[in-house]
Amino acid sequence: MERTFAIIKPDAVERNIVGKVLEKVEAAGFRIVGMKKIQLSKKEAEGFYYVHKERPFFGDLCTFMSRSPVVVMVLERENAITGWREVMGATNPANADAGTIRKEFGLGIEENTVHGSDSPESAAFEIPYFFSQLELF
Ligand code: RTP
Ligand code: MG
Repeated sequence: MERTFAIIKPDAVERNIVGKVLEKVEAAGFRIVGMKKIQLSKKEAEGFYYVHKERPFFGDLCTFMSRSPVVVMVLERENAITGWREVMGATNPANADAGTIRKEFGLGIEENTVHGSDSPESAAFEIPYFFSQLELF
């Protein structure tokens, strides 16, 4: 069993499609180990996405991620990290496979509905960034 970290991003929470995303989570066999709705400050978004700090889209990304609440989750399954990225689809919804979350719900390359850890190292940083042990079941 493996754990990954996921976010339902502001574009999805604003459009009231959290439930539609959660249906995909559960249909793909993930167990929700932890989940909460929070609003990131700009500084918290910058800390979370620090690996992208030199990228041209970094400022816009952190503004987007802190503009309204998000739902953060820890998901568990066999091969959870790569499996969740498959369920999400490509970063740009235009390039995402049919049936993926980003293809179905993504608005564009930035407002792409969901986040997922990209490696075990990322998951090990991202899960405790948002959750304490006492919040994971
Ligand atoms: P994520 O980290 O959110 O799961 O997405 P990802 O791995 O598929 O993509 P990544 O390269 O890590 O980019 C992080 C997020 O930054 C926004 N982005 N904007 N304007 C742009 O060219 C651009 N490129 C990326 C997206 O919200 C992307 O998910
Ligand atoms: Mg990424």
